[in-house]
Amino acid sequence: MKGLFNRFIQKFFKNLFKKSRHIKMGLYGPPNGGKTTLANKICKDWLGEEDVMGSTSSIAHETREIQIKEQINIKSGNKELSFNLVDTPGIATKIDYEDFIKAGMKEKQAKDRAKEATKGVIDAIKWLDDMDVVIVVLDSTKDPYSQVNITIIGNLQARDIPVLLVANKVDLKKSDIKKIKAAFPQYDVVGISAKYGTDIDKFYEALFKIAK
Ligand SMILES: Nc1nc2c(ncn2[C@@H]2O[C@H](COP(=O)(O)OP(=O)(O)OP(=O)(O)O)[C@@H](O)[C@H]2O)c(=O)[nH]1
Ligand SMILES: [Mg+2]
Repeated sequence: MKGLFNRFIQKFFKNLFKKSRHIKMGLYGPPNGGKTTLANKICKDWLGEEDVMGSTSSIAHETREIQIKEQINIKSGNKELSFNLVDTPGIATKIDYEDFIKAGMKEKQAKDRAKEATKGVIDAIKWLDDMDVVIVVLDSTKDPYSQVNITIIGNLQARDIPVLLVANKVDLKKSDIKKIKAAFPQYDVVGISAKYGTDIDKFYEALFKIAK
């Protein structure tokens, strides 16, 4: 009961001061969904800066540290939204350095990557409570009913954090937005290609809707 009361007080003050500071917008999801690609796209569109958020790779766990880009202002008509964008390491339940060796890395590099990736997962989860809005980026060619997706989204729901689901990689043949909508019917889902910019305007419109 005391815990519940404390949470209420915390939330109350968090909301009270929300207006006077920047909202923290977090990009979350499993590795390789396209979080950093989308973060780079947002920075390019609104700051005019190329590839500032970080490097991307077809090998999972490219992002292993939290990255923040402060003060992004996006506009649509007479609406304006300011936020700090937070790119996070992909969350996984199993990180095996042998997968990185199979992808062509040397043993030392693969072991270091696995260690850093594990730390990255812990950091990403730690930061979750700090987010005002979360964009969950999923690869729409993959099965959405994974343990990672269900855990992230369940956590966000329990914490009452506004969520926008991005079904990324719609340029690929296997992409299935409907499947993501069916898996998480309580949330808005927007299908995009972060890499090619497909339907990125729909994404910005959806952001305005959830980040009010
Ligand atoms: N075809 C296609 N590929 C994409 C798209 N978005 C990202 N990718 C590719 O998917 C791979 C992973 O992209 P990242 O942006 O590194 O993914 P991430 O979610 O940041 O991954 P981690 O940092 O490992 O958590 C890269 O090879 C990207 O080029 C897309 O819209 N379409
Ligand atoms: Mg990344």
